[in-house]
Amino acid sequence: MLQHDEAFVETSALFFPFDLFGSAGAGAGADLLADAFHEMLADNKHERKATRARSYDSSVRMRRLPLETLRDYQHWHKRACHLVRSVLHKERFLLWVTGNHLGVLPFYEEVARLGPKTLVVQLDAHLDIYNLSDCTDELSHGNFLLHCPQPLPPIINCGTRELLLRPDYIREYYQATFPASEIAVDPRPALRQVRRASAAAERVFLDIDCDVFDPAYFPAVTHPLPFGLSPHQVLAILDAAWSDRVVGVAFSEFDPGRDRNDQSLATLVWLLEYLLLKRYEPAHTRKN
Ligand SMILES: [Mn+2]
Repeated sequence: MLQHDEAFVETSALFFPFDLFGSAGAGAGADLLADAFHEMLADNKHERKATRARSYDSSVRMRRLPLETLRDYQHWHKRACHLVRSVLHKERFLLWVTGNHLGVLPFYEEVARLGPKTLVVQLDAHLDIYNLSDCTDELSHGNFLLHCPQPLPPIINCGTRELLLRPDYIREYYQATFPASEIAVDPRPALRQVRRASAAAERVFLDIDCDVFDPAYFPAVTHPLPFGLSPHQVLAILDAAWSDRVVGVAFSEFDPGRDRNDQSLATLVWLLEYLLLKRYEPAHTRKN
């Protein structure tokens, strides 16, 4: 094991455009983000003036994991688990950018292996434990947590718009949930609990499903749900969760075919760079 100050210095940004069994089109989102991320890193390299990007640009390695052949799809799950595990094993900070939310299942499975002191702060409009009559029992992007080997890691959801599932059922899978409607009235209980749980955890992972945003701010999702979080509320939650114990962030459900003037793309690229700065810039020089 590396010492803490040596660990998680490098970032592996992995782009895995998986979008079977729901939100077809979100795979193109992972590809587009890979292009934009690559361009951002290339621009940093070409810039001659010292910019804030110098804090992270030599520490970030990106890799695209194409899904092109039948064989790629046959082994998608095993391959993704292997990749996530190898990044965590090497104690690198993990950016896992995938298509639909099901593409985050390997991330949960590998995080679950780290034990109960590892926390997941999930930003998602849905609680992906759907078992209702019109839902498939087969693995899908709406029920993948049911297929994750139990016990799940402790999960705190912020931003759900769930109106059907009963609280006792939800409690079997989630440590806590803070619906967007509660956050709208008073965000303080959610921020307090996220801050407290993150401070007590050994490691923290963030799982950002883009449908957590209100569609007014982020139109590019396959299943937009109204009354979502604003980008400002998302920033406040990320801030509450943040510390140097955050060692991985997943992004999913960006469907660029539904974007408006690249509004959603710009939101994600900004957020990716913001998180890298948060991770790498010395705190005393940071202005946001
Ligand atoms: Mn969702």
